[in-house]
Amino acid sequence: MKLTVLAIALILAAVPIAAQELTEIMYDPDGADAGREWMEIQNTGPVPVDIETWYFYENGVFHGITAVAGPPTLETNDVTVLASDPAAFMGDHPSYSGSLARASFSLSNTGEEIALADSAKTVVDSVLYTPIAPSGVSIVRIDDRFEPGSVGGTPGVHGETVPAAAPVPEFSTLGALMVLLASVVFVRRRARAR
Ligand SMILES: [Ca+2]
Repeated sequence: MKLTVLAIALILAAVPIAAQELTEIMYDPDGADAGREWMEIQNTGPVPVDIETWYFYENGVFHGITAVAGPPTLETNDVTVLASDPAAFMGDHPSYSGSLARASFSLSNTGEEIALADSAKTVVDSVLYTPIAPSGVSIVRIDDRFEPGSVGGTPGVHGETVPAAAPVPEFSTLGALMVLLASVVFVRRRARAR
């Protein structure tokens, strides 16, 4: 019995897990939204994924995905853009030359839950986004959360990191500033005393 469990565990561990992540969402493009919303998807798993076998899930419906530009297979770390109207997307991003795919969707401007599902319609990445970005600004995945992105977004380019914290002045810089401030105060007081 124990050996059987061990054997199953070993087999499961040996099967690479296919995974895709939503990495950027433009739910509220500047101006009219119809057909101009898009999402960015990255294959974060160790094996290639044929996106045409996967689904975009919204509002209780699994929508099929069709490759429009570039191969339907995403290798590890490859990124594609999923648009409801690829021609409208290209109108907004004429210099885009990456992978592009199509699925039916209409993203809420007030937030909703959306997901990616594999060929067995098992949800592999679900995002409950909230309207944290103003109109025209995308939201991007940073680690395991979403943050406001940039105006127009960065379709096809992923790798945003945690915004760098403001640099803390080194003691020598801070010390020099305090000495300068103290001497200004001292000089002004002396000037008043005269
Ligand atoms: Ca991006």
